[in-house]
Amino acid sequence: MKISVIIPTMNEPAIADVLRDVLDALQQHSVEVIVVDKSRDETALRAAELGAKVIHQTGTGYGDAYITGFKHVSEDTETVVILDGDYTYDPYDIPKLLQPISDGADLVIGTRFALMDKGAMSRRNALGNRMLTALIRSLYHVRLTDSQSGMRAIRRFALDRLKLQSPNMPFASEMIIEAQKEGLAITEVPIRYRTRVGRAKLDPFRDAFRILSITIRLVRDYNPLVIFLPIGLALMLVGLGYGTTILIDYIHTGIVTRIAAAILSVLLILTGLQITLFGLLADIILTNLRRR
Ligand SMILES: Nc1nc2c(ncn2[C@@H]2O[C@H](COP(=O)(O)OP(=O)(O)OP(=O)(O)O)[C@@H](O)[C@H]2O)c(=O)[nH]1
Ligand SMILES: [Mg+2]
Repeated sequence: MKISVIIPTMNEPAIADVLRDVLDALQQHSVEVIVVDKSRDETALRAAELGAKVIHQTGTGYGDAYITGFKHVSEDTETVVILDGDYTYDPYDIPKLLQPISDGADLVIGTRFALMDKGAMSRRNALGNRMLTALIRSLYHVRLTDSQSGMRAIRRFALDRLKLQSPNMPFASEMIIEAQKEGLAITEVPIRYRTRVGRAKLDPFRDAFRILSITIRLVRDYNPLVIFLPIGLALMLVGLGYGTTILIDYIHTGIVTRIAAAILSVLLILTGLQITLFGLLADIILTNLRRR
């Protein structure tokens, strides 16, 4: 089986160790290693010395690096493996990811929580990861425990079917959501996670926000009812509840005393109705587009 291993790097002092382990772990296979580099240090040089195909990234971002790397995968590659160049993932775990692919899986994700070195992931990142994973699980019904893991294996034909556009960290979520939408077989295997060598490129707050916003945007684009229906119905319910109290007053007294409240309740009902109808309309349009 021909395998392409893609590693994005931005000043990674451990790149040589990572590459040596990748090549050693995959001795039995035909392998090409593609390093997509955006470094100011000698990372690219070290990678090239060890036989990696080095691509100099012209754009920026973690997602952009992978999207660039995928374009350079050889014609005859059957499986693509991705991992970070910071020594956190253990290349000797790659065969564990390849096994489910041989057994029929399309996308295999390494889950880090069971075998994580102490301090390898900050509590804040672990919490953020858990929250995003729960969101992706509930919105897209994917059974996953580590949606932000950066070590994955994917069948070549499956990769070609995904529409990947996120230039930054949301790329990790986008890949899962796209795979799920394509009906691909996604599975997880436990892998090790070690403490990083070199400085982090991730900004937890900025990236968490980006990931959250892209998840919501994807829901809006692919499953509009999930967003618009609850908002629309909630507004209508509040409006109706409020309106009912005014109606009761009217029945008792014969006059509408709270004019402003009456107008507000009508506004709430109409706005809620508009939003609900918009969601339904968007859903109809999407369903028809998908049938084509
Ligand atoms: N080419 C390229 N590589 C990047 C870019 N941003 C991050 N990387 C690389 O992508 C991998 C993942 O980035 P990290 O900084 O390790 O992000 P992380 O794993 O979420 O964060 P840590 O937990 O701190 O390791 C590393 O190998 C980085 O060098 C980028 O803009 N371009
Ligand atoms: Mg990392």
